[in-house]
Amino acid sequence: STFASAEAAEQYHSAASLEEELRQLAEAKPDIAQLIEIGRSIEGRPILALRIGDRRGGVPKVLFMGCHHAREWIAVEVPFLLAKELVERADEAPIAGWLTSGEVWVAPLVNPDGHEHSRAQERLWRKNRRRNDDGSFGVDPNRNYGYMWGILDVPTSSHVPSDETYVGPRAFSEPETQAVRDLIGCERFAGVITYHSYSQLILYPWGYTEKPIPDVQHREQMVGMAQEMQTLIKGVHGKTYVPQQSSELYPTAGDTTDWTYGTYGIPSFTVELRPRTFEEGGFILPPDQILATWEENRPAAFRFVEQLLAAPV
Ligand code: PAY
Ligand code: ZN
Repeated sequence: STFASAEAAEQYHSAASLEEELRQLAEAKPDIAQLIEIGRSIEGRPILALRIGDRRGGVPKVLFMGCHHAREWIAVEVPFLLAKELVERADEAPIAGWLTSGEVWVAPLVNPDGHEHSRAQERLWRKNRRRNDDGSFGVDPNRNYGYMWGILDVPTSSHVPSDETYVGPRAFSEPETQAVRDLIGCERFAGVITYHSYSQLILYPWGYTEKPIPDVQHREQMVGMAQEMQTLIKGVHGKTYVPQQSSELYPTAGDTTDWTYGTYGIPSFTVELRPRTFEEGGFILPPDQILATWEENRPAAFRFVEQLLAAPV
């Protein structure tokens, strides 16, 4: 019931409780949902994706990811609640139609080690839990992807291991980014959304340069989709999520969406969830806002699925 899911949404997940709930979803509807281990973290935790579709079509596919960054707890919950709703309402229109035309893949917790460290030890931990050569910990998974990897050396994309945005020793040095690389290499996604927090932004490539992507059609498509997401999000609880090119926030090389777009031409977005500012709590979003954050992102996520999985007429 609505009440039950509202209750459930009032708590943030641990890696273990997330795994348990994803497993329950897959077990409840094995015909449309399968839990897949796409890789293992440095500390050996499974990196999980729920594949949702009735397997009659198989393609196209879209991918939603969450929590590359340990402290961005809400970025687990939004893709999890998306997966939950798609599975629980798989027989209802319009979801049933989408799941026949294609597949939705959801990987809510890409960085389980970092997330557990944030829950248990250091709330504001960002990176994974790699032990670096200088004794410091952590590579930034959102700087470790292999498109234009490492070309910048700035505070927001650093080659210093102890820095918050350490790019790692080489592209895809980390098992967490390898898992995503291998999944995307196999499955040919038509669209990717990766959830982060905070700032209420809808970011599209590039991050590595202020130049716009050269393909004008692709650029117009992504800008148009981002603007539509903004409108849909605002329509729910009145919150403004601003569309912009990633590099307008700050320069980043080796982020997820530069790689998915740059390598495969996949329309790709980084959605920065609530809140808007540091003063509103920054990474510490009260759990009583989990449900509202999902509610406002639902129509944009659904529109993305509908648009990219629409059966050719
Ligand atoms: O892909 O260029 C991108 C997004 C940039 C994000 C990043 O630094 O990876 C933006 C930050 C994030 O979600 O990690 C924003 C937050 C507020 C931060 O830590 O600066
Ligand atoms: Zn982030």
